[in-house]
Amino acid sequence: MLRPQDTTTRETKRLDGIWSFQLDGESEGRDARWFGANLPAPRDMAVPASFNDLTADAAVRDYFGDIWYQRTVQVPRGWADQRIVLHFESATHRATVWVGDHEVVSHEGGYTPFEADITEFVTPGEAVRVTALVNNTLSFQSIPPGVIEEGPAGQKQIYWHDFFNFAGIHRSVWLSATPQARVEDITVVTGFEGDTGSVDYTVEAADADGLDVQVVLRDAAGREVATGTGATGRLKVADVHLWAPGHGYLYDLEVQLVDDGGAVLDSYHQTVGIRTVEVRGTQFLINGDPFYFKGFGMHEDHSTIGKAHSPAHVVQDFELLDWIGANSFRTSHYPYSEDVIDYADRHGIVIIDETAAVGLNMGLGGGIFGGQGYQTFSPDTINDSSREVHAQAIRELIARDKNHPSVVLWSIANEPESDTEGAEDYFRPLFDVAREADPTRPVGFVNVMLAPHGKCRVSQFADVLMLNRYYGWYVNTGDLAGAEIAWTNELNGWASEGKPIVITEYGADTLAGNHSLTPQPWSEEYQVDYLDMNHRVFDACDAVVGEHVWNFADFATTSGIMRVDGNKKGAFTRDRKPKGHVTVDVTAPGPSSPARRHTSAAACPRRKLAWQLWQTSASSVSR
Ligand code: GCB
Repeated sequence: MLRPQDTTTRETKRLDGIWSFQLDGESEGRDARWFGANLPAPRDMAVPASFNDLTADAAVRDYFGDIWYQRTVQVPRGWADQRIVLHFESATHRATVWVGDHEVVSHEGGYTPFEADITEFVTPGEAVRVTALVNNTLSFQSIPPGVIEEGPAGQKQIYWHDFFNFAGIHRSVWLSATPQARVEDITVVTGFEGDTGSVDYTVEAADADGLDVQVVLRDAAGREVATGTGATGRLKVADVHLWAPGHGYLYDLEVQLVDDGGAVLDSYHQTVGIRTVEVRGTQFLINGDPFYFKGFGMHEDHSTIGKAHSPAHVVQDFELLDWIGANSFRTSHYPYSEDVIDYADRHGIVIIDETAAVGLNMGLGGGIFGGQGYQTFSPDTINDSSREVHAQAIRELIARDKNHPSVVLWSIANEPESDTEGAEDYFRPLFDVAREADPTRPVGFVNVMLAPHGKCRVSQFADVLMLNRYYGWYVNTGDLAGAEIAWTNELNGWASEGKPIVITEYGADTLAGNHSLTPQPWSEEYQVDYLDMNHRVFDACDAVVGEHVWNFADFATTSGIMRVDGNKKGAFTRDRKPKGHVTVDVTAPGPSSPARRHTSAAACPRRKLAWQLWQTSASSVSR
């Protein structure tokens, strides 16, 4: 599936704005054919947005079940003879869509796109009603999973992931027009030898009998650098300009369908960053050079809009990544908006791309998320059907993001149970699914502290070891000396595996503005010392090739005794104010400024992301 695009042969119309909206707690709308007329009792709702925080109503915020969205759309009158497609970038966590009275598509999974050919149901120049039945209920057969429990006051949605179950239509909805003969999919794989780059391309076309595929590769200045014909081929690029971390150089591959007379019937543009990714021993190589990940696990999470995509917030978050000296992030814990991945391509930010498989771990329930007493993998809980949904989530993520140079590593799950036979059986085939879908990138999953070195039975399948560890926070709380010893011991065990290790999470909840003379948990001082301790541990271990602080910013979670207005492990507050300690190494990519010095780089030369308490340190920097 290709993203809608305006080209010489294609046109788009974005359907964002105010839609009609109605919760359907009794799930009566489908039988009552709510799609056949105006919703019976609608209120206004923004698209894109999570619906949860837009009303002053607890029943809306915590709602789970069926949710209806509806609007009318004027189909452009110039679209006669075109193939007209309705495209959702996402709907969380599943949706069924009608155009007029016709059901056109259903999709499972809250963070990947889906679309339907609606040509036969619309008339260019006329209006049509579009209705989406979104559902945000989590079950053992959804990714992420959850369960509905009966409580004294009725049903309650339980889930085992540590972020609020925001839902709705989170990204843009499009109408698009393409020619009947059309490019359906493009795959590029890049490489280089010396100064010569290569772009292997494969084009899938539909209704294109008798047409030729022609491709033109242009550099960033628009100069043609290579051409090819045929549905597959290799383009050679002389004096190649590589895509590299901190350097988001992109070529443009125009794919055309051309008839005998040379007329271009369809044209689609695919950005291409020429780079290689390789795991060699304990190194992670990009373009043959060792790469060290420094950055964050992030969230798509903002006040008011929840998990919705917003260009302004994306620009700000990337500015802050640059400001703090990060070169990478993980799309914890679900695929982010395609605009985010495009932005990373253009700005040379490296991505670990993750599926929404988070919370497949009943052992983590204890005290934090509730919902205890279940067995993670069993015929009645996460089972073969769940695995098929998970496999599809992996396939859809890779299909969507396979051409992005910024994406260098797939994470097929975050912190699943991984120390049992059930886990080993569940995950073995999923690694095969990922490798089959993309033989060019390494694959891993994020290991949880409950399955330490020697106990984990899933890391054997991974190319890269990704570890989330909270020594000094969830264990050895407040005891950083003890934490340092325990963490060092465990890490040495992992290092003996001979694979690269990325520390994908380490962090301490920190209430912005909370200070203590001696470092106490929840204070900004403790966050600094906690991070420094971690960095000493990483710097002593050659197999560590990356560190992602948890989290970039504070974020919303379900309420409970472990969270005060959300998770506070951010380097920034939820509204993106820096906590008191943050500064960066001047050697990091991005514009350097005297205000961005820190003093501990000499002690930790390999470490690029650094932390400093600027209010209290004599050598600290002015802001
Ligand atoms: C983790 C999870 C992450 C949580 C974090 C925490 O291990 O992967 O989703 O938010 O811990 O802060 O507890």
